[in-house]
Amino acid sequence: MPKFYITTPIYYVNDKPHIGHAYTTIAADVIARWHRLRGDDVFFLTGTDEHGEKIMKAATAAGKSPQEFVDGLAVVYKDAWKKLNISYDYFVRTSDPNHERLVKLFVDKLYKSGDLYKGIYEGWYCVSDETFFTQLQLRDGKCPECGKEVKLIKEEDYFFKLSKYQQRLLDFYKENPDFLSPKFRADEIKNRVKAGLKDLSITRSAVKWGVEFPPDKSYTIYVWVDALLNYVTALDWPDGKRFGEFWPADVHVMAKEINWFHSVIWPALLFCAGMEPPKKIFAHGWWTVDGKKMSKSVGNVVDPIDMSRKYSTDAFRYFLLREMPFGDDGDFSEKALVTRLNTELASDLGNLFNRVFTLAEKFDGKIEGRVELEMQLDIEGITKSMDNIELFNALAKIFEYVAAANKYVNDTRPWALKDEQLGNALYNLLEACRVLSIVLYPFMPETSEKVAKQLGTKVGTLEECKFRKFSAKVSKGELLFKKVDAG
Ligand code: ME8
Repeated sequence: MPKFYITTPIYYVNDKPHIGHAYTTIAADVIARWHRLRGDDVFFLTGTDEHGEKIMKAATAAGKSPQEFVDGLAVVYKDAWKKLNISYDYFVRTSDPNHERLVKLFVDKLYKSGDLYKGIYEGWYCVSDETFFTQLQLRDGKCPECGKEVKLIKEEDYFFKLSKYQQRLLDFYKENPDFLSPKFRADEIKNRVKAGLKDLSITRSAVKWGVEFPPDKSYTIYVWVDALLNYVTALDWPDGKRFGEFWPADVHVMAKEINWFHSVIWPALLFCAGMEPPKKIFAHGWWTVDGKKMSKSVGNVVDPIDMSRKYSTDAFRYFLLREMPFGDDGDFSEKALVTRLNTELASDLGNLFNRVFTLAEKFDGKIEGRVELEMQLDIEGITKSMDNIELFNALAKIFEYVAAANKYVNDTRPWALKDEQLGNALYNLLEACRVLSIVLYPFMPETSEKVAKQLGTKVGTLEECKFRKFSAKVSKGELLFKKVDAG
C-alpha cells in the first residue's frame, strides 16, 4: 500500500482557531481523504505549537500557568477540528514530554555535528511571529510580516550555520523541481537563498517556557526549531516504526508567511542531521476578511465554528476551497458564502439529488441501464488536479458534471417518461449520484455519506467511480442543503 504523509502547521495556542487555521486544516483534510479514497495508507498530522514568548505572554495575560493555559487551548483546537470533520491521525503538542525528549536528542545531534557555535545576536525580534529580523528587513520600524512592534535584542546565543547550506539548498531545489510549491512562490525563495543566508540564532536565554538546550542548560531552544521538529517527533524519530514508514513527508501544507521556515531552515536542519528533507512544501495564500487582514483590533476575526454552525460544516468547507484557487490570496465574506450555498449547493447539487431521489423512490419498475449517459465524469482530470493539489480545479470539474447531470434531467424529462425509458434514465442518474458521492467525499464528507445512505450504499472508493450494475434501494432523506436568507 503506498504511504502518504501530510501535515498542517502546528498552530500557536495563544487564542482559539480562526478561519485561516481552519482553511489549512480543511485543505489538508481534503487531500488526506482523497489519498485514502485512492487506497493509500495515510498519516495526517496536525497539532499545536505551545512554547515560546508569545504563548508565555498570553498565559500571563490570562492569569494562568503556561501549561494550564496551553492544555485548555489544545482542547479548543481538538474540538474545533472535530466539528469541522478533520480526519487527522495524530495530534502533536510541543509540550508533550515525548516531543521534548526527541527535540533535545535532535539538537544534541546538531551540536555534535559541529554546526552550532556561540556568538552575539543583535537585532530585532517580533514576538507575534517569533521571528528575528535585521534592521533592513523592518518596515517603518515594525515587523515586516504582521506590522506589530519589534524589540531590540542583544544576547549571547548559540547559532546554527545556516549559511553553510546555501549551495546544498540551491542544488536540492534544482534536483527536486516540485519541492517548492506552488511554482509561482519558488523564485522568491530561490532568490533569497541565492542572495546569501545568515546564520540562525537557535537559543534564547530569556525565554524559560521552552525545551532546555542540552549542551548549555541556561538556554531554551528557539521555538521555531522546537516547532519544525514536530514533523518527525510525531513519527517517533529516530527509531519509531512510523518514522520508518512515513518519512520523508509527502507534503507540508501552510501559508506563505512561514514558507521560509519550511523551505529553507527545515531542510537545512535535516541536512545537518543527515536526514532526508520532505518531498514537497506547499505554501498557500492568505484570507482577508471584507478586504482587511484579520485582527482582533479591527474586529474582523471570523470564527470557523460559528460559520459551520450557521451554514453547515460542508457548506463552509466547500466555500473555502471553491472561492479561491488553493495557493492564491482571497477575501472571505459571509455574503459570498451564502451566494454559493444558495446557488451551487442548494440549487445545483442539492436539487439534483433531490429530483433524482424523489423519482427513484416513486418508481416501482426495474431500474436498469442500457442507455449510457452521454456526459462522463472526468475522473482522470480530477485525479490529476487532486494529485497536483489543485483543489479548486478538481471542484470545478466535479461541478461541471453536476451541471451536466442537471441538464440530462432537463433534457430527458424523466417525470414524463414511463417504464423502460424511465428505468434507463433513472439508472443513469442514480449512478451519476453515486459517483458524485465518491468524488465529493474529500470535500463534503457528511453530504457524501448522506447521499450514499439514501442510495442504500456506502461511499465507495475511487475505483468504484465507473458506472456498474445498479442494485440499490433508494430511500429519500431530508434536503441536503437548505437555502438561507441572503439578508
Ligand atoms: O505560524 N489565511 O502558527 P500560527 C490563510 N506555530 N491561512 C492562515 C491565515 C490566513 N489569514 N492565518 C493563519 C505558526 N493561517 C507556527 C507554525 S509549524 C512548524 C509552526 C494558517 O498559529 C496558515 O496555515 O500563526 C498559516 O501558515 C498558519 O495558520 C499560521 O499559524
